[in-house]
Amino acid sequence: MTSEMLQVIAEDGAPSHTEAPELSRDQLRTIYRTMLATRELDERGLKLQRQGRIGFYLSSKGQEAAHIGSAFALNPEDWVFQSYRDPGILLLRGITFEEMLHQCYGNAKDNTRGRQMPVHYSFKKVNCNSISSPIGTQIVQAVGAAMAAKIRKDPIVAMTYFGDGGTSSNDFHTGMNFAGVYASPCVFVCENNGWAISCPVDGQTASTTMAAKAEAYGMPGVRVDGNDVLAVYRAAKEAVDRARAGKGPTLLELVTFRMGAHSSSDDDSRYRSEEMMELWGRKDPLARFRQFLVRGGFWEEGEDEELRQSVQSELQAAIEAAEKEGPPPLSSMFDDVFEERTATLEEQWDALRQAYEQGSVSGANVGEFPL
Ligand SMILES: Cc1ncc(C[n+]2csc(CCOP(=O)(O)OP(=O)(O)O)c2C)c(N)n1
Ligand SMILES: [Mg+2]
Repeated sequence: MTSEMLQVIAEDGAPSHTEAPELSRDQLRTIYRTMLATRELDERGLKLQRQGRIGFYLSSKGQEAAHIGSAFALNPEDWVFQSYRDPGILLLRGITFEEMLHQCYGNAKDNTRGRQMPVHYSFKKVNCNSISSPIGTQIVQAVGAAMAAKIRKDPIVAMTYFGDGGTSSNDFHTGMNFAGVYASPCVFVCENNGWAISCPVDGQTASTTMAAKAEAYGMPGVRVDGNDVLAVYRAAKEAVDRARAGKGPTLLELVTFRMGAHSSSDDDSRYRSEEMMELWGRKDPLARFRQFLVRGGFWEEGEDEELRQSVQSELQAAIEAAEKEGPPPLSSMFDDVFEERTATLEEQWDALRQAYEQGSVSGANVGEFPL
């Protein structure tokens, strides 16, 4: 096991030691556009939280290459079991800002009906499983889906995302062990961003690298420069092809950095130095890929501003649409568990409605979701 990292684009945007993967001009531009759109969404999302318009936000700033580059290696029918720090995967799969913002606002058009925390998206129509807050739970879910596909002989791969902290969870062990033994068509993507909230990597694992953990489960572990989108894509494509060919799972360690705080509830200046932030600021995956594209004649510097403006106006329209929607109806609380309400649920609904009508429950009229 080596601690060396796969790299295609050096930090200054020049070619590095590994050959670039074969991607067309259109594909390269799609990846870059998605990375930039993700960065803009994050910046706006965080501001919405600071303005008190949404309750919570969690940024993926600095990790765009890691999650978008790896998801780009999948086919649309493959399943994704993502973490909360991967919004670009949804954009890549065609989910709109508006659909995402309805979820962040928890409004009547939110497909999670205000039951999930903001940014905990769930889009079955693009094979993206619901994001769970408890760390590591998506890992076993992905292994289960991969096994189901194998039993049904569907040529489907499940890709799951988690952080460095996630490798210390019970579910990481359970999922990796099972997938190793049964050669499940699963790709494990660890985005090692150096931190689990305020806990640095060496505070939660004594392993030399995250990739080294693969060896114990009998699968390859590949360490990749996670701020180099082409290296990420290259490694992910190999792992996906391997899984689809029935050769079993792979663990990818994408070495990256969380450029923002853990979430809107965190102040990272309390545990990270300015020097550290500056050092990693110079490794920004977006700037690096842009330099590579410009050098190769795939992108022009001037195109950035044009794209940023169009993304921002799309975002603005999506925010306005999300703010126009009311909350989900109170009765929706009783939907989606049983096909028909049971007698007990019917009783509870009656009691709740009466309490609202009598004003003994605070919040306003029936229909408003009480937060
Ligand atoms: C089982 C569980 N334990 C603790 C938490 C609280 N928690 C939320 S995020 C987080 C850090 C996770 O770090 P990492 O896996 O590295 O992911 P990152 O946030 O860096 O992307 C913790 C401890 C949780 N959500 N679930
Ligand atoms: Mg982390």
